[in-house]
Amino acid sequence: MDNESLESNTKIKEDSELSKEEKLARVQEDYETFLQTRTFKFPSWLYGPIQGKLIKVEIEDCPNFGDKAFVEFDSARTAIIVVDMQIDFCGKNGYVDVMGYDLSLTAGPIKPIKNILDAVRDGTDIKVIHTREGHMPNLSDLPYNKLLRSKIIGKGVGIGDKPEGGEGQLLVRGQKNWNIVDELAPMDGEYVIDKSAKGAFAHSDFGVTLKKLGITHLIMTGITTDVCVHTIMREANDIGYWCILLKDCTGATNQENYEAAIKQIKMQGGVFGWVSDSNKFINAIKDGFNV
Ligand code: C5J
Repeated sequence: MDNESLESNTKIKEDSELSKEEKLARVQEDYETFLQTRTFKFPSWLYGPIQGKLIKVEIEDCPNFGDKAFVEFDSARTAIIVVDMQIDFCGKNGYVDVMGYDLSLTAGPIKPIKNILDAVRDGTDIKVIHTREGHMPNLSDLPYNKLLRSKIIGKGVGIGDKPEGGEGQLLVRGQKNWNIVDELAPMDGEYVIDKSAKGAFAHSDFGVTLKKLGITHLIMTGITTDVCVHTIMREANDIGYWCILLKDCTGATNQENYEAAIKQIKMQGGVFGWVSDSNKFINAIKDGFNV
């Protein structure tokens, strides 16, 4: 939660600083290494030496469906991103409930996320970044298209309205329903990013926080898989972050959309990153930290 005390970390070398010849020579080397090891090695040549622990996690269906592979990351340059685990998205009388969706789908990931947070909070240097979607009380950051659609799907109860039996105005900062669920409450030393959009890079200090922390790898969790999680993962992937989605640590308002969102990530050898799960991730942490 300590947004003030951002640590300064070694700057990531930008891809744009590399010459074409260097990039092509490196990719040939890393391609041959992958063929021998089925592992996306941590690119120390790009980011510098490992600063924390080297962790190796299994990923599924990469590069093709049915294939198994591994990804290495540096614990000190990795952040768990917990997207929008707010009452509004998985609790009673919140935004998603008012739209009429099955809350068991969006509340399902609470326990697996808690398990991975327990694992990383237990003496690792992996950073934890929570996001919250929500709008200013005066709705100045709420686009009119989003407001109107929410009013229609909510049968007259849209963003900024308080539903009957609800704890506050939907998706408004400071309201009880906007809070992160108690089970996943941020702890001291963790980061909380407020965003008014589905993505996180354009309308919040998410991007600058990742840069300041020297993050290279993102472990993606949270809700909803097909909307905010996907949007953030796509944005991050485009910028050059290596993203791994833990599939049981995420959920959507519709099961088919969840499944499609997971499949989409795996296309083209990992078009938006990779997919793993909480057990594989926790085992990798235990191996890396010898616990
Ligand atoms: C949505 C989100 N689904 N956090 N927000 O509106 O995915």
